[in-house]
Amino acid sequence: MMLARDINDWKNLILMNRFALKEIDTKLNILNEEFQFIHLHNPIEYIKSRVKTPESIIEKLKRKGYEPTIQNAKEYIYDIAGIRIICSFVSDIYLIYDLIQNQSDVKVIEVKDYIRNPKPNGYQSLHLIVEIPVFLSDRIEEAKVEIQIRTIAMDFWASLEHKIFYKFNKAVPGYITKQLKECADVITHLDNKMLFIKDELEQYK
Ligand code: 0O2
Repeated sequence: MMLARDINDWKNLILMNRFALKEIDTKLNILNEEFQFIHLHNPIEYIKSRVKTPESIIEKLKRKGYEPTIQNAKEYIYDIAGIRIICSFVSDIYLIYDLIQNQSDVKVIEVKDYIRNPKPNGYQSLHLIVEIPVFLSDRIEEAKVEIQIRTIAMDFWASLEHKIFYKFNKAVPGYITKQLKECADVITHLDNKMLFIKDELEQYK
C-alpha cells in the first residue's frame, strides 16, 4: 500500500513536470509570435503536450527493469513531460531546434534525428530531451522535457501507425507494415515537394 508521503511525492513530481511544460510552452509561443512579427512566417502550426500519469511512469520503469520509485522516475524517465511541435515544413523543424538551442536557460541533453535517420518502420521526427529550470517560491528545480518536432504529414503518419500498433497489440501483419513504410516514403516525397514550393515562393516576396 502506498504511504501518504509517497502519494505526495508522486503528486509533486507530476506538478513539477506540468510547470516545466508551461515554461517550455510559453517560450515556444513567444518565439513563434516574434518570428511571425519579424519574418511574416510562423514556424509552428500547433503544439500538443501531455504529462505521463504515475501509472504509465511505473509501467515504463518496470519495462526498463527499474524499481518503480520516485528516485528512479526522476533519474531514468525523460519523457514524463512531453511536448509535440507540429510544423508545416521540414526547414521549420530545424529552425525551431536552433531557436531552442539558443535559449540560454535551456540545456539540450539528447538529440535523436529520425528525419535524417528514419526508423526502419518509416517513423520520422526530431526528438530532443531538454532540461529547464522551474522557478519555485523557495528553490529552482531542473526538469527534463521530451520535445518531438515533426511536420503535419509526419504527425498524420505517426498517429495512424500508433493506433494500428495498439489495435494489433503490437503484432502488426507484414502487409500493413509494408503499406505503412510506403506511406512514410510518400510523406518524405510530399514534404520535400512542399518545401520546394515554399522556397520558390520566397523569391516572389
Ligand atoms: P507515448 O505514448 O507517445 O509517450 P524511451 O523508451 O523513451 O526511453 P526510446 O523508445 O528510444 O526510449 O525513445 P524514442 O525513440 O525517443 O521514442 C520515444 C517516443 O517517440 C515514443 O514514446 C513515441 O511517442 C515516439 N515514437 C518513437 N518511435 C515511434 C514509432 O515507431 N511510431 C510512433 N507512432 N511513435 C514513435 P512512447 O513512450 O513509446 O509513447
